[in-house]
Amino acid sequence: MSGEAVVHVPGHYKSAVKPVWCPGCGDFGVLNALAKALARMAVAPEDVAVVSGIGCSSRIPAYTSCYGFHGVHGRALPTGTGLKIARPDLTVIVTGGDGDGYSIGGNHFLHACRRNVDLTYIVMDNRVYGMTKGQPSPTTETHWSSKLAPHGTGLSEFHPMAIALASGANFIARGFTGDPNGLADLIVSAVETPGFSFVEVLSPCVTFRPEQKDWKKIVTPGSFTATDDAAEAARRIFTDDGLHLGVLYAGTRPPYGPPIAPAATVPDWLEEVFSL
Ligand SMILES: Cc1ncc(C[n+]2csc(CCOP(=O)(O)OP(=O)(O)O)c2C)c(N)n1
Ligand code: SF4
Ligand SMILES: [Mg+2]
Repeated sequence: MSGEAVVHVPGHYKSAVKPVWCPGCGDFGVLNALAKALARMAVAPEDVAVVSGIGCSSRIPAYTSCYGFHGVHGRALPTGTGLKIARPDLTVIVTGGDGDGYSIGGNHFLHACRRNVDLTYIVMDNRVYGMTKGQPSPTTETHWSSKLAPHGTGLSEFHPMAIALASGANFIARGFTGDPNGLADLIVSAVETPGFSFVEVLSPCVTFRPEQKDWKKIVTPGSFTATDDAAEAARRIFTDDGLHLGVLYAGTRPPYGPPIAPAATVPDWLEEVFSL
């Protein structure tokens, strides 16, 4: 080892695997923002684990050079939580979509917020199940009409930020894939804030929700500055139209988890049991 300092650039955090996302998919910008954020924090790729469920957005771990786990639909948060408890030295980033996180994984979302383990959860919200060809998700607008749901579902929308705040998330922010630098800033703040950090990302599905391309004309960057007042955060969350970006809440609740312990040595008797 020469002892020279390693310079981290965003490209170090991307793998050689070429994304199979549709051209123009918002998830490309999230991958770029994640790579920028990790480079800014100068954390080594082998000290980061990216964990996901199933969906177009959940493919992200394979496109990074970090440790990755592309798991079971809706189960990314319990996997990431267990990993962080077992390996508190790792930076754990859990990623996925609105279907994965709020539908089949909805109960895990509540309890991950409540547990407040020190990890960052990035949800690429396109208000649709992209991978399975356009079914409505919990965040789909009540009257969004499609071949699979003519005239809309008629169901009211799930409100991830309100749920996150009420359930105990310690950091809540909204970013936009069309603003990768702003999104990278939010991811850095999320990772650096102890406890469970939730970053909602407006990430268009250009194939099944082409009208979302217009988000770039209507989102308002840098609208919120952090507050640690939960009542003020609730007021912001309930009065906002969902298109304003920034940190809506940054609390001070201590994270749950064991302190970082020195690596355990394997006892001789265990070595013997598993020796080949
Ligand atoms: C247990 C289980 N149920 C259903 C599916 C089918 N399935 C795969 S991805 C997906 C929805 C993905 O939507 P979202 O999380 O929003 O991701 P996107 O593709 O929009 O990024 C569904 C229902 C599955 N793979 N496993
Ligand atoms: S179907 Fe939608 S979410 Fe999936 S890759 Fe294509 S644009 Fe992205
Ligand atoms: Mg989706």
